[in-house]
Amino acid sequence: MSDRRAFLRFSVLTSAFAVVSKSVLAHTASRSAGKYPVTKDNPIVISTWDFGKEANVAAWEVLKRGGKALDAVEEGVKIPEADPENQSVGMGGRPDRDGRVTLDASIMDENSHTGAVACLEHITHAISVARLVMEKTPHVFLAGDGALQFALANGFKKENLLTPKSEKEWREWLIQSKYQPQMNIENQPNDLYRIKNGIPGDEHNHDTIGMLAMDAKGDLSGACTTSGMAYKMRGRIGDSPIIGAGLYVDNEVGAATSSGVGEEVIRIVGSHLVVELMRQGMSPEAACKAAVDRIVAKNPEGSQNLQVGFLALNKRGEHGAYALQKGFSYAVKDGREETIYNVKHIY
Ligand code: SD4
Repeated sequence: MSDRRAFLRFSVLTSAFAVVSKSVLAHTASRSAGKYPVTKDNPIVISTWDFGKEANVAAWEVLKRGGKALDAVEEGVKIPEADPENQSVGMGGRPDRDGRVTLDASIMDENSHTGAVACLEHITHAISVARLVMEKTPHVFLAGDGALQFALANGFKKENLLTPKSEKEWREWLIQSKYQPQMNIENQPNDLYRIKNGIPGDEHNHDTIGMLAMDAKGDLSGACTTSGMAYKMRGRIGDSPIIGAGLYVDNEVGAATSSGVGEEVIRIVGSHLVVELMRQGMSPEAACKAAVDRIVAKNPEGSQNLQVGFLALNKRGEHGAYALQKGFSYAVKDGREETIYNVKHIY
């Protein structure tokens, strides 16, 4: 009952908002409840960063034929996982400081079933291993050698994920060996430098992919996969495989995911926070902003020099995002639009 009230209030607010300003809408990306009143038969997929666009296309192939959101998000994020040019996800990911590519991934479905892997080496499709953890084990989370052993036992083949390009960059990094994890880097200067100096990003602006989808039945699922911080300490695990931090789905309310410095997201259990705020009636964008505000409140000085972005989708198919810094974006695909949105930010 309280949920229904919350959604009614939300609907009124959103409709009022929709008439305020088209230019505001262009930035906030909230999809008007008035224009899209029916959640069923209106599948949608959204994902972090510009490169989510290609991933969305693969997810859409599943959604448009009436497939499940869970299958869509797995198929979607497998695209950047398999792309050796994408140096933040899967094959070609930047290694840890010891030169090992270690992947983190998580997946969650409409029944709150979830699976995750962390520090997984040698397997491109960490997301598929996470899904198998969900479906074939009594557990939700496997890490390190155990995750690899489980993957190999289930037919995955061992691969070398360190591409010559990523190895070369790592060897260059070794010369100085500053054990300072770098966020969202693309050559030098890194993206944070570019963000802070107002230098626009480009299509190579790579980072974690978090993907959220709603299928034609109105069911929600999400997936998140990454090679994590470049040159991180061996054994470091970020937010992406931690349910509630890098990903959370509640089929009654909505779903959320994150990108950026995982340590900050874990501290506030960010994605779960976003979903719970949507449960209380906040729009996806307002909920994401509140989570970013929480990071600032906990770490006012430090948060000025790092990036975190949250992305959310509610049960009505409305979406929104918010970030600490300029430069975060997300890609949307449904039956009516294929769009990349630039996200509002605090600094
Ligand atoms: C993490 N959020 O491992 C992920 C990915 C990342 O810059 O490092 N992004 O913290």
